[in-house]
Amino acid sequence: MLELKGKKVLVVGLGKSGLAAALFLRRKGAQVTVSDIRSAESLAKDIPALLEEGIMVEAGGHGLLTFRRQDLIVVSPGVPLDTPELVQVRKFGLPIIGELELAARFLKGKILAITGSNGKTTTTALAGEILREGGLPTLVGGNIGVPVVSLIEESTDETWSVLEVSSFQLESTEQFHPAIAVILNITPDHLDRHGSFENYARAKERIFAAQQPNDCVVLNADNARAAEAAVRSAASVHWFSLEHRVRMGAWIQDGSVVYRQAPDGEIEQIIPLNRIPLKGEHNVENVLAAVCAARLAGVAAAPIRAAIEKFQAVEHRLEYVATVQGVEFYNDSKATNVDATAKALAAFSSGIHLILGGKDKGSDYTVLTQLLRERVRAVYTIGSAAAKIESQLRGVVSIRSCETLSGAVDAAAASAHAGEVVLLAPACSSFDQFESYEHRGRVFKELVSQKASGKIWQNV
Ligand code: UMA
Repeated sequence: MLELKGKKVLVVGLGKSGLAAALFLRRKGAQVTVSDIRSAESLAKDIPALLEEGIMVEAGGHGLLTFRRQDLIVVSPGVPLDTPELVQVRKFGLPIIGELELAARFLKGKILAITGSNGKTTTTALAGEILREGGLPTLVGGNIGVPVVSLIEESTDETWSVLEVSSFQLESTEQFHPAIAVILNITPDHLDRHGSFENYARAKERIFAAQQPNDCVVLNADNARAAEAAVRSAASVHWFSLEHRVRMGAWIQDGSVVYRQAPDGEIEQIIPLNRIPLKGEHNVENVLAAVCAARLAGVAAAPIRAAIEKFQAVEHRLEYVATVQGVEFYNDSKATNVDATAKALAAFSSGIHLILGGKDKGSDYTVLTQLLRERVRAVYTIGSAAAKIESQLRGVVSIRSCETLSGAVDAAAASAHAGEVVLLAPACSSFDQFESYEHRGRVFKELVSQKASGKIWQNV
């Protein structure tokens, strides 16, 4: 285990992960400093608690000297590993690990880790519910919004930690070792950070880098890049597929999710498709992955089915908000890349008014062309990506330039007819106009609820 007592440790980034990591390290007896590029004013709410614990804070930028004085550096997921100060100190051999790796060194029990470009939050939440229903002591955390470090204290040797892990977190792992690792899909995302699709895919594959033959990896047989990862895995490979039967894993047969643990094993019926309460085919994929992982963790078919039947859509993932004058509003603010938007569009057959835009991540929006032609009546653009989206999609679909989310909700609500859908599935990150995708989703829901209560109709 990592010895921290008396060690000088720098935590880079004071968001959720950095705050949890700094407090954990301090409790372990380290001399902790936190460095953040944000100003002292914008960090003000956290600084007093840190100072009280004896944690030093460097605000308003990263100082190379601060970095060089350390024995260990812990980076928050959102801090790129090619940040100049990190590049410099790496040359001196200073160990640099991420918050996930730090947590993994101390977390007790077993890990079920889930990654993928899309669906990981829903699958993580669902897998957590299933394991709980199956009677296993379960903790849920990671990219879903709960730093893994904050699970350590509660974990015991019997615990299953169900963790949503992102490419940002996986990039800096060394010993992170899930007993069960799931890759839901790998499609282009975060190309601005990883530089290329292949670098991004290789970061995802780090989920199984430390696995052994008695561990399990669950892969999507229908997603070419996720399936290809099998050749580099040392673990036992299990599959899920919407399209065909698999050797070991979960698939659809006669309108039901079915599962078999071994190639010659019994085919178990888990749940009929019409008992799955989530919208969209992509959510059936998430269910297949969760079923596979839960069976491998030892949960029987009956509690799996019971947990799925009770499961509600996670906030901001194709979340039904309200029906206003016959128009349905859906919040898919978590659709922060083009593939997630495509999946959201596929969940509705036609009549979609789509709000697109935010901060571009180097994406190719023309990928949406066919779905836009088939299903979308108009696109309403917002944020700094608007000009790029408009130039790539000109002539494909009617486009209204709205700049703000409030303008887009107004314009879409005014154009949509009863029976149609207004969908926020922006294909971009939120950071140009919002604090996070959650913030963007909450603002959308607030705008919709104002419409539902009639306030905005009176204003326009
Ligand atoms: N910062 C620096 N230097 C830099 C860059 C950032 O100091 O060079 C500072 C920022 O000023 C800010 C802090 O770092 O104060 C933010 O750190 P962070 O971006 O790591 O954010 P956290 O609040 O710690 O949240 C992170 C994850 N964020 C990202 O990966 C960007 C959260 O995932 C996660 O829920 C949380 O840890 C708990 O594990 C969010 C996310 O957007 C949901 N994830 C991406 C996605 O899902 O696509 C990967």
